[in-house]
Amino acid sequence: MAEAIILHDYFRSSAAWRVRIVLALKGVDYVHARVNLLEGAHRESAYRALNPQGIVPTLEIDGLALTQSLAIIDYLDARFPEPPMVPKDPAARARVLAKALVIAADVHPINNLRVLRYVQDELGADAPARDAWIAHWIAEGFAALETMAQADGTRFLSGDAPGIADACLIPQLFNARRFHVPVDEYPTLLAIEAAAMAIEAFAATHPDRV
Ligand SMILES: N[C@@H](CCC(=O)N[C@@H](CS)C(=O)NCC(=O)O)C(=O)O
Repeated sequence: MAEAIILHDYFRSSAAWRVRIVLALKGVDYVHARVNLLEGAHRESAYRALNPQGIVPTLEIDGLALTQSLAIIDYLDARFPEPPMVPKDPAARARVLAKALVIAADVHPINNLRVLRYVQDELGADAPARDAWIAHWIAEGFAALETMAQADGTRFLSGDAPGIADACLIPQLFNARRFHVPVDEYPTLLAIEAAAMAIEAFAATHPDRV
């Protein structure tokens, strides 16, 4: 019997939500292993044995412990090709990956829990300064993405069907609202979000439902 696929995640982790979306879009069954970030479970040695960075998500699959959400999505796309998360055409593929990376490489990493704790505890930022930091980097990334999405004019950020860039965008919009960052000035991103949230794979994996 095949080993169960195990997703180590935390309900509010946007990087983990990316993987939940892709697993759901591909109809892959899995079980959750909850890692409570607020209790520091991700820093315990048992978890670090799976993920040396001590962050979520980690996906146990095929005898592997995969880390980094985009690498996990890439593996899932190779292992379960339908529906594809990135276009085949090289130019479209580069464009979609660029949009995913605006979020995954340039916005999310500087706003995650350990960075915010460092900004507060080591650099002495108070709560308003921390919130200004969060809002600044989200706004910069969303403004660029809005321009890119308008130029592309596709229904989703990844093309005519949802894919890797949408799996990055939708959780980041959730993060923005959580930190009271205004999102009204990004109408194209909001239209994409509405289209995505009408799809069960996005709605059923929302932090409020897992
Ligand atoms: N680049 C990583 C980011 C993962 C990440 O930052 N995860 C956050 C939750 S969204 C985390 O585990 N944070 C724990 C911490 O910062 O202490 C990925 O895409 O998987």
